[in-house]
Order: sequence, then C-alpha cells, then structure tokens
Amino acid sequence: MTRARYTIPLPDGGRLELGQRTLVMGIVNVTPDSFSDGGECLDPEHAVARALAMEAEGADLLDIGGESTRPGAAALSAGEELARVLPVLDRLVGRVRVPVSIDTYKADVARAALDHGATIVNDVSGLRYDPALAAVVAEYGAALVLMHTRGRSRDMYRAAVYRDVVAEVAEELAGRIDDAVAAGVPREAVVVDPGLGFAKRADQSYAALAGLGRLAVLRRPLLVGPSRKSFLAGSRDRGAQDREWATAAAVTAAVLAGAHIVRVHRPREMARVVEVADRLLDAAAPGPPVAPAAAGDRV
Ligand code: PMM
Repeated sequence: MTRARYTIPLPDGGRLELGQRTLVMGIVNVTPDSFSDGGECLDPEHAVARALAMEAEGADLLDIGGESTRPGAAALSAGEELARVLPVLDRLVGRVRVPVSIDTYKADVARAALDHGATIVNDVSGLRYDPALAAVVAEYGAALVLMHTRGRSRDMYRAAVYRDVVAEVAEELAGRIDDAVAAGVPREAVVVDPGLGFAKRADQSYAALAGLGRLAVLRRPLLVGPSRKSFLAGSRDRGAQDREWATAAAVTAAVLAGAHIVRVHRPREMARVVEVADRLLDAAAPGPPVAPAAAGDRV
C-alpha cells in the first residue's frame, strides 16, 4: 500500500512531514503510576535526561505527560499536572531540535505547556473531557492529536462494545475532527489515533490495529500507540517492561497498515524497527503487473 503524505505546520515555524518515513514519538511520563514506566521519570532532571537520550536515540518527537491514563488512576488537578510537566518542558525546550507534545486533555495544562514551548497537544479524550481544549489549540496554532476512547478511565471497559470496531472508531473520530474544526482548529492540524487499549479489550485492540488502513478514509495522518500495552501481554511476561519484542511486532504491523507516527517507550530499538518496516512498505508499493506465464508453460 502507499501511505498518504501530510504536512502539519507548527506554531514555532517548524513542520511535521508525515508519510515519507514513519516518525517515532518518545514517551516521557512524568508520573509515579503509569502502567508501563511509572516512576521512571518523576524527577524532572531524570525526565529531561531520558528525553535528551531519546532524541539522541532517534526519537522524532517527544511526548510529555503528567497524568497517568492507567485504568483507575486518580485524576490530577491542572495545578498538580503542571507542577510535574512544566519543570521538564522548561529544561527541555530550546535544548532539543525535535517538536515536543504535551499529553493532556486539560485546556489549562495545554495553554501553559504551549506558552512554555510545546507545539503539539496530544488529547487521549479526543476533546471529550474538557470542552475548552480545542479553542486553546486553535488560538496557539498547535497541532492536535485526537485519540479515540469512550468514557473515563474507570468505566472505559464497560463501553468496549462494538459490532465493527474499526468502522465505529472511524465514525467517532470523524465526529471528533468535526468538533475540532467547529472550535477553530484547522482540519490540516489534526492527527488521529485509534486509541489501542482505550475502551478496547485485547481482541478489539488487535482488530483496530489490523484494520488501521481503513482509517485512511478520515484523510488525516495516523498515530498509533501500542507500546507495552496489556493487549500485548504474554503469559511469561513479568511486567510491562517485558513487552518490547511484542511492541516491535505491533509497530511493524502499524507501519505496514499506514501509521505515520508510532508512540513508543524505546525509541532506539523502535527506530530500527520502523526503518525496516518503512523499507518493506516502499518495497510493497505497486509495481508493474507481473506478466502471466506463457500459455505453453502450463501444459
Ligand atoms: N497511550 C497512553 C497515553 N497517551 N496518547 C496517544 N495519542 N495514544 C496512545 O495510545 C496513548 C497516549 C498510555 O500509555 P503510557 O501510559 O505508556 O503512556
């Protein structure tokens, strides 16, 4: 398949070139309790060192988050979330060349993060949790990632009922894009994400990943976040950290199905995975038809 290309301008004059090669987004969770890496980066100096290392390892983007999305995790106030992420943004912006995104659904957190140099807002609620978020993104001219989910983290598995998960995710994301546009965010600034593991049981996450190509109908770039998610759990894993090989398989599948950006914990390894998957994607681009065997060969 061929992957559509997109360019997204960023408020600092930079741009995201999407579709030529897959971009790797490195995850920096400044949280004590994220399921996959909680506590690794709660200290700002630690988080900054990890983020700088990720850039050196090949991350094309850095995603900074202060509130865990783990099912059942306690919600933070905007003030508490900012106390975690701003010290990291302040130490990081200006020192990295790559764009920095803020993983938040809160308008107040997004505004402060954009004031402190972030250029992308990554909203796991797809504009559902804070009605004021889209206007902030529009005001700053930031890029916006709209992820699919249903309900809040405590009840999202109750909402995981689908006839056709890909069709329903596509339909609901189309609605979220319309909401963004209605609030003044240009359609061209939007990236969409099927939300693997969010309001999806394991088989539904697999279906969303396998059917990712069908989201091309949305005509927006695709971000996919399989990294260390529980749908990748193996029976012999001792924890989420044991899911890197499974993540590599999911990242390959995502790229071959048309992902433009993959969000991962280990950019060094996944940059290599993406390189191979991109070459496969290029190699699979439709060539001239293979000539049928001559009639005489068949007798
Ligand atoms: N997953 C998590 C957090 N933020 N954002 C996007 N766009 N897509 C995701 O799949 C996603 C996200 C949860 O994973 P983490 O706790 O390891 O960051």
